[in-house]
Amino acid sequence: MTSNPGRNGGSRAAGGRASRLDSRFDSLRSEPHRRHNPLLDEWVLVSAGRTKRPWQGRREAPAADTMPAYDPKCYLCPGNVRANGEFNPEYASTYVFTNDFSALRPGTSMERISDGLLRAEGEEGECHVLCFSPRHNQTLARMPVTDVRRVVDVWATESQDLGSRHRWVQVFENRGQIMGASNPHPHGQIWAGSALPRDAAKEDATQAGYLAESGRRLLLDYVAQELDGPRVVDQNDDWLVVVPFWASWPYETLLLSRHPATHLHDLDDARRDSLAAILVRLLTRYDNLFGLSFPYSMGWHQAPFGGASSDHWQLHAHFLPPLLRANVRKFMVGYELLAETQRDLTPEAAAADLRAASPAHDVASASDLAFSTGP
Ligand code: H2U
Ligand code: ZN
Repeated sequence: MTSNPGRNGGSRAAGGRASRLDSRFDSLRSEPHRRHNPLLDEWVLVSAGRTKRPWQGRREAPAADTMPAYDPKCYLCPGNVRANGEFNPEYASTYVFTNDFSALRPGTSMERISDGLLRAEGEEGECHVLCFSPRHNQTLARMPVTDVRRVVDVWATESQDLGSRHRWVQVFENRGQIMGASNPHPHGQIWAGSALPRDAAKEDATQAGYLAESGRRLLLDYVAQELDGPRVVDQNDDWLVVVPFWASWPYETLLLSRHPATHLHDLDDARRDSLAAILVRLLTRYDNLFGLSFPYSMGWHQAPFGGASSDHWQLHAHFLPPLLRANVRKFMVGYELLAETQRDLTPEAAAADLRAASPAHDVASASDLAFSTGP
């Protein structure tokens, strides 16, 4: 087979399924090796068999969490005042507002600067905050699926609206203090800007290159290669959740649409419902993995807006949780910062752990533990 991903036509994905059983893949369990990330065209070092080393990282101090449904001091709760003096309405489901400390603002008068190696350009955009629920002590994992479906609808309408004015729309959620979330109230953010940011530009180029060579979408071929395999965490008719072969974070997952889709607003009612359902199952598995309200950053990668063609792009979401153990976090330091990402736990072992965790909450109350990053 040549290095051209497409020359074997439709048989490549089937060949991939066969290769999972290929005995050459056995050594991935025990030998240090590098895996290729085709979305970012980067490599990750997998030091399989190293998880038993004696020092297991800094232990994060868990703190008991007894949050009320309404917190008078929370700037996201209904009816409360925000930092800029504005009052939130008495919202009953979701609520979107313009970030009072936006990282991007509409319009820019700054001209492009280029002086030898010194280059800069203005960047304009908008930043919104989205409250998922009026209830301060909720999480996406614990919300009823019908309420999460409403969040999916807002992600779609907000993206379409912001996409009419900006090229890249980044929907994301930082969950938990350890991830820098400023407030436990269930909320996410949406940033929209005119430039393609680093990872968007890489994923755009890799997916476009793959389509040009093979005539197929990179991530639809990846879905075909992973279905029913060792890295699958969950799947339904419309969606697949895997720990990607090239995962960087210990329990990183990729949520992929199994049908062609480029943007959230492409999804019909049935696919939005099945998305809300699999999302809750995934986040619940995360909570149950270590018995705590699992911290993570997650975000959607939709095709750039306003482009000539989105045929290469397949809608997907990344879940990037930092934890390695119940209260041990993975730090991206040293070799990771200076050379390339490294992991000890294999993606296959991480997927097995997540599959073994229940997709339904088995603890009735939010006796879950919140993470304190303090000393
Ligand atoms: P994070 O928890 O992911 O930081 O998101 C909360 C956002 O809410 C944060 O970007 C904004 C912050 O700028 N914010 C307001 O817009 N108004 C406020 O009154 C406080 C926080
Ligand atoms: Zn609140």
